[in-house]
Amino acid sequence: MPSLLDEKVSPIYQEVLARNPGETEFHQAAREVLESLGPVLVKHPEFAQHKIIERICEPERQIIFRVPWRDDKGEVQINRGFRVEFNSALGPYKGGLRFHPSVYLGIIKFLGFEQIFKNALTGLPIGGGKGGSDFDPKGKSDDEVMSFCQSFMTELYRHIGEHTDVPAGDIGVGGREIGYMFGQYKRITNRWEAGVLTGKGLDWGGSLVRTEATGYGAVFFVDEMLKARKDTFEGKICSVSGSGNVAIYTTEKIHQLGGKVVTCSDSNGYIYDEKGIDLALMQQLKEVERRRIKDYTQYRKHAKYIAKGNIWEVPCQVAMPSATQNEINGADAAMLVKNGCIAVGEGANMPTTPEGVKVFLEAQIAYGPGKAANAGGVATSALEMQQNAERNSWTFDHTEKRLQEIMRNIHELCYETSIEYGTPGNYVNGANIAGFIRVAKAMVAFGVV
Ligand code: NDP
Ligand code: 2IT
Repeated sequence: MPSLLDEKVSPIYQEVLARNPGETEFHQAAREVLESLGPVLVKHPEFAQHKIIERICEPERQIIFRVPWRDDKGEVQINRGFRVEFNSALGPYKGGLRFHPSVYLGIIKFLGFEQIFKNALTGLPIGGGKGGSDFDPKGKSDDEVMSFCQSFMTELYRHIGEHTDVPAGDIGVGGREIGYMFGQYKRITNRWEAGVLTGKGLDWGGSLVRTEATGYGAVFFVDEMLKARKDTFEGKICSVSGSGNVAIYTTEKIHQLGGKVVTCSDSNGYIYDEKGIDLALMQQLKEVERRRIKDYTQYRKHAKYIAKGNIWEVPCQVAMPSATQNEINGADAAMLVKNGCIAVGEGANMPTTPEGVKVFLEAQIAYGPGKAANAGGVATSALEMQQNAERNSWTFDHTEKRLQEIMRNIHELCYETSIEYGTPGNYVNGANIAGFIRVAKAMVAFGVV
């Protein structure tokens, strides 16, 4: 790929490659941000003088640990746990935990790196971090998941705290896992410290709207992009990938705004339902019964299940990738554009490859990158922390209004920044630059630390 890296930034990227061998997802995430930063160094020479980019690319702390646990047969299992505390310039490290067999340091670092800028865009006092494990929750009993979570927290507890580092959910980590981890943290520390984890249950310190927040927020962001083009969701055919937390609430909010979602998926295949996804059925299958999405067609006979198919073949006007990284490649992006897609909002983190991003930007469709579009989840986590700090809980309506306001502000900030830096409507540049500047200014203020 031809280099889009500025001559000042290019050596920094080479150094990232050399210092972090084999961490391909981290390289990809770092490169995407660095490609936006050349013009920032021209306007802000102090950032180069203080080596802010070099420092931001190096995590403040990386923790890797053994997680031994016993399965239902009594056999000992061993997984690897991670917490990368990337940047605490703006607040305690904040970011989710991912439990998935593909997890290794490169995945956690890409997620932690993205999280720094995403969290900065929210305008709330949260730094960036991420953690997780190569543990696979699929097919495990509740007892096994509990056993794993307790062991994971038995090491993690010493590194976290409401003013230090505040984990939450991500792929494979939802309310059940947060419950087991909160229980173990409380037991070990003898502290009922609500603010140490977010995504908690509503009866024990959780926030209304946190479950819905990432999906709702992503749809609010796309709605803002559409409004900027004098358009709305009304009547739009939409394609959503995944069938987890983000996909479910993305689908719900699109339906509330008058759009029609016709797809959902898991790692085995996708569903095409031309009448619109039946959300209640999807929630029953996924949230309650933890089944595979293939079973959807048992209850909606007209719907089609395409095993191992490519979901992006389905023509749509709005695409919202909500499963995992690199799920849209260059060819998929070209197919989406050719089939009439006018807006993409990334519920997932880094779901589009660099080739795909290039296609969307060149086609000048409304493209909302993950660190802006999916910031509603972590923003509502920060609202959960606010409620915990004041020992209070807000209503659904109040919290959803705050979320919508935050997403509107993020959209405006990215849009204005894209204009200021000479690439109007390029939300990739807008998000990278605006997020970076907030963190960089704090780091300059703090001196060499
Ligand atoms: P869930 O675990 O609830 O759901 C994940 C979904 O994505 C499942 O349908 C899963 O299918 C699919 N998926 C996961 N990994 C893969 C893979 N390697 N290939 C194909 N499909 C895959 O996770 P979330 O909904 O919470 O997360 C989805 C995305 O959103 C992630 O990128 C996450 O980082 C991002 N995100 C999440 C936030 C949150 O608050 N939860 C906040 C911001 C971003 P299967 O069951 O087959 O694995
Ligand atoms: O990627 C993300 O922003 C998340 N998984 C949510 C993080 C959080 O702390 O709520």
